[in-house]
Amino acid sequence: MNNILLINPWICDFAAYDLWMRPFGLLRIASLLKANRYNISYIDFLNRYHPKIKKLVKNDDFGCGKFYKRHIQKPEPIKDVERPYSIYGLPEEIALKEVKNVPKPDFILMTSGMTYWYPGLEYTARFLKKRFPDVPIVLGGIYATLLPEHVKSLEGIDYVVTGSDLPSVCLQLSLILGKDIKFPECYIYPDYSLLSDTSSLVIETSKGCPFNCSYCGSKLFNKRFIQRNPEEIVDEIEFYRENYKVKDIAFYDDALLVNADKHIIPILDGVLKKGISVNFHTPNGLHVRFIDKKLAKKLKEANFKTVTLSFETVNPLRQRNTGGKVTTEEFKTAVENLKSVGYSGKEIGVYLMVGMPHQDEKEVRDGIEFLHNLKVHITLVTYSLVPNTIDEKMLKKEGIINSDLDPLWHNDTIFSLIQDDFSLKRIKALRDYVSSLNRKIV
Ligand code: B12
Ligand code: SF4
Repeated sequence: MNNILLINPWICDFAAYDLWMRPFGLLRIASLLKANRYNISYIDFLNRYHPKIKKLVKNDDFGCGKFYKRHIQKPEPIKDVERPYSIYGLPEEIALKEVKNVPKPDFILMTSGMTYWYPGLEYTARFLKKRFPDVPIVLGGIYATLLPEHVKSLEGIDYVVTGSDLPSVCLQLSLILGKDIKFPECYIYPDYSLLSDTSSLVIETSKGCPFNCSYCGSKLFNKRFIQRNPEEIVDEIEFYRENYKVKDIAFYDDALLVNADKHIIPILDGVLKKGISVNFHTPNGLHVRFIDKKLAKKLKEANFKTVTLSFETVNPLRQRNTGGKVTTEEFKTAVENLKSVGYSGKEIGVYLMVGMPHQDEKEVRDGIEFLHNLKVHITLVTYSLVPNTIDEKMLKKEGIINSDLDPLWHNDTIFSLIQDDFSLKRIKALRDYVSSLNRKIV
């Protein structure tokens, strides 16, 4: 019982873009299983760097880009949505060749992402079962953790593992595989040697977040906020630079800048001292409260190329009621600090949410005006519902959603349709408006 096949599955969605999307958790499990002498094979159904499709998919300057896709029929619960729906990732014939090339596994371990991507899991599981009908498929990751009961409704998944904490995941896996998995003392790096391209990678310097925003699932993955030792992180970055020639590193942290003096500043000092030259990116929004002059300067020196700030809304009441992670004053100060160390408006990306519960279009437009006046680059983020959050409970209580809402409706592209104020057409108009404003930002 030693052959394990690891799977990063196809995605089904209205839109998908590779913004440093790496199967981080699965690749850590790969390292752990290798250390326990399992034979690992890996198929990345989302691989944009597969030699057969590499030329068809373009990369931006920092290793992000579109996936290969083909249109498919919409699943029943969202069949009336007027937008094309696609499956993203390797074309089937290429995936089939990959599957034929791997040794017969004893177990298949598949990861999962957004809750509304479950059709992609079913597609992938069915596809794998055609070749390996008797091999059990184990599912873990984000969807599996948020909706373990829903997994039972999927065809082809035999076991589910929940949680984000590696030792607990390991314990559950040991029971399923019927063999003890030993857990090393040191931090386990993801096994990036399994990827076709390692020029852009991701890193996680902490787990969890000290805040508890009403729309966010962070606490459902990690109850406590834990930061790793800065020296270890510098070593990890150095390891990736030396072994994988990485050029771009994106942080997956929920709260990268908290305790800056004891965490991100020593990390960046270490990187600078060792002369490690990489570009850093923060696709997950940063907490502006912590961006004082000193930190802004450090981010600039250490080569943070994409600095993305979480603002979400300009409405002070909503800022407070959703968790109080930012105020408008703090936001202004952070932007001033970033500009004072040389960041241009174009380099400062800001997330502004559309379609939050009870939000109207005016609030979004006010936010757009405010941000545009500060001369920063606006990214509209459509609201996605995360199950078991404060928001979900409130929306259920108010009768805006039913308890049997299909997870397909968690999708940020369409969740706003559940509320009256935001049709797809109005959101498109807001996006076009923001694009026209962003073009003026230098
Ligand atoms: C990084 C991140 C992003 C990045 C990269 C996205 C990506 N798709 O990879 C960016 C910034 C682009 C992003 C965007 C969005 N995100 Co996001 N994101 C995250 C974040 C912080 C980490 C996700 C991640 O990959 N973690 C790595 C995980 C898998 O590793 P891990 O937990 O350590 O893994 C352990 C276990 O899961 C397990 N495991 C994992 N796989 C497997 C497999 C097996 C077999 C086993 C046994 C175990 C196992 O073992 C590991 C042991 O350590 C999470 C929040 C969080 N803290 O998790 C939100 C999160 C997933 N995102 C979320 C949302 C809402 C979004 C957006 C919709 C936001 C928006 N409105 O635009 C977009 C969607 C974009 C898209 N289409 O992908 C929600 C989920 C919503 C949902 N309904 O599912 C989350 C949960 C945050 C939240 N708000 O609560 N996101
Ligand atoms: S600050 Fe960010 S990561 Fe933390 S709870 Fe709020 S939204 Fe989630």
